[in-house]
Amino acid sequence: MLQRATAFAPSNIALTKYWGKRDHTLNLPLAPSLSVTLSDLGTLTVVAPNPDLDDDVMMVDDQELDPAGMTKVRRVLNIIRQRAGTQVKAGLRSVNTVPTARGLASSASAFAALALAASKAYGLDLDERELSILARTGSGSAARSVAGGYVLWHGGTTADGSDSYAERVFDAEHWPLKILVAVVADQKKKVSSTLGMKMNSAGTSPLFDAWIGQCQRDVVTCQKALQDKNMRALAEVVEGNALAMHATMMSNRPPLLYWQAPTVALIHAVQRLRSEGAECCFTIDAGSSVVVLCEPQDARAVADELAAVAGIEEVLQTHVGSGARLVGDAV
Ligand code: 2P0
Repeated sequence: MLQRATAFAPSNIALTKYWGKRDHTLNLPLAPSLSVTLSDLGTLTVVAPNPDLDDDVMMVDDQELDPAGMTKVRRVLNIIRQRAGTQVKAGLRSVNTVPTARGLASSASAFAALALAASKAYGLDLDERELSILARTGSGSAARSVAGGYVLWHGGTTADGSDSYAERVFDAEHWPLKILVAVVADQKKKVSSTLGMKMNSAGTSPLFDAWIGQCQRDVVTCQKALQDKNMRALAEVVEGNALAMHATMMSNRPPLLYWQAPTVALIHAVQRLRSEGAECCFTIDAGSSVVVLCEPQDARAVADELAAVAGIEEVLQTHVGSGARLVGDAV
């Protein structure tokens, strides 16, 4: 049965990163990664199958989605239609609650919301593993936005990606950390993660193979730090992993340098705060903004310190949350 369906999916922040693919079409990673799901920052998407449409059409924040984005959306929709045994196209509408260009990727939440809403709209009843695999074919990091809490994305070994999916390893209540996003004002158009990974995976960084090996070890160390709720251990692996990813990017030829001066100032600020007793650590994605994980009792003081760093536009505050879910129509 075809029906209109709406889903919300949260964004996620990698604690150990996905940066390198073994398959660029299926978004199969060279290593596993671990992430934390954000509570309220994400994407709300409505999918309405419509036999009168000649083609799929999608509005994102009231603008028609660009052709490159539409290609990825169709890839996900076509898998669903094939399984549902229909050719009917759909009208889609999406609203991001992640402020755009604020250092949080919207593709993770966007494709997780699409996978859930579209599978429901076309009458499929998929479990979390199937949804994660479906979301991954739109954008790799979206595999991790289906589940809530602390999430492990298995790299997998099969060529078809059937064993490359994400699942929750600890729920949000296990360690209810606060998450602060220090947004760095950045005028430069950045290289997209998809393109950056392609450039980096092509083998011109002398560090790339070592980086992938480190990721395999860091996932294990990170999961233990999460299990023990040990911020010192978490800081060592999370900060080390992010810095190793950026070292790999920077040592590519041509180099990928995402940092701005305030990025470095934020790194020093977080390390100083921790040396003074604050329970916090940072990570940085393919951009200049810095994300800080923090024990609740330290969040206010840490946020104030981050906001005082020169060149910071704002500090967003959120916490660990639950995964993608169906909601009543709202957009
Ligand atoms: C991550 N990033 O693990 C890493 C850290 C960026 C840096 O996942 O090509 O937008 O769509 O699979 O998912 C961003 O990569 O790339 C990303 P595609 P995606 O969060």
